[in-house]
Amino acid sequence: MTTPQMRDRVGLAIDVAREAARLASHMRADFSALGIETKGDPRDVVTIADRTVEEFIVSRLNAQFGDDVLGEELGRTGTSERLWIVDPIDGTYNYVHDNPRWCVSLGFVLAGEPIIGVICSPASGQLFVASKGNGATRNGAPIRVSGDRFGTQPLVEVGASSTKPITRYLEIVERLMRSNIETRRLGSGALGLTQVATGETDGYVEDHIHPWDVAAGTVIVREAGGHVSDFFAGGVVDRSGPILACTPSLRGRLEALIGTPTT
Ligand code: LIP
Repeated sequence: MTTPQMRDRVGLAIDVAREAARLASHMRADFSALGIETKGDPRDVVTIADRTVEEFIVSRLNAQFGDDVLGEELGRTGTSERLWIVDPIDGTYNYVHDNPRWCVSLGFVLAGEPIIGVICSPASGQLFVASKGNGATRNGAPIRVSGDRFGTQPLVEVGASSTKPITRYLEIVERLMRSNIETRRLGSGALGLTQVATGETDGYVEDHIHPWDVAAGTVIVREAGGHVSDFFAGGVVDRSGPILACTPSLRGRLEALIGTPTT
């Protein structure tokens, strides 16, 4: 893909992410119209807004370049190697509670490799943008992982999927805390990855997460100098599994504690 082609897609993703975030915020204002449903587990919620926002995103991304889209709610539009992987509202459980920790996440994968990531968090007014070889920014300013500043006081977010037994999540939290690693769980994997990229945390781990949660954040963390496990190994883009993202100096310690993620 040429630089202009990648640059044009970054510009499109920024516009679409911003407009999608505005649409989701507008729909949240009428709680009674959200039509909240659960997808099996009571902690796995979906709303009319998720679907409406994804339909908007797909229409815009399809129209401009003819790329295909894989989304959390509507699935995959085609088999092109030029594929957007999107979460219209990541952190839906927070969103329905009017908790500000949710975002729109748009990742672009070319022949199985994530090369563009755009994440828009309207409540915090933060827009994260990254493309392969061009660094990562927050609201236009460069961002970097924490380095080894917190070697003795690491802070790691641990995500938990409703599709896995809670015991695995608790086991990971216990192992980290017994190793003097402080943990958090904030409910949006995409935003969890942006905080690794900005250095606000030193790592994000989750035992079972979906491609639309991590496609954009993977590019943002890597372009901010961080390590991300090979979630899209072999170019497989529609598979869920474990992820480990961190400042490089913490990688060995985390892998020793929770294993090396393999998808
Ligand atoms: C969320 C993920 C997060 C996970 C949550 C939830 P959703 O995605 O981003 O990593 O821990 O349980 O699945 O469902 O809000 O789009």
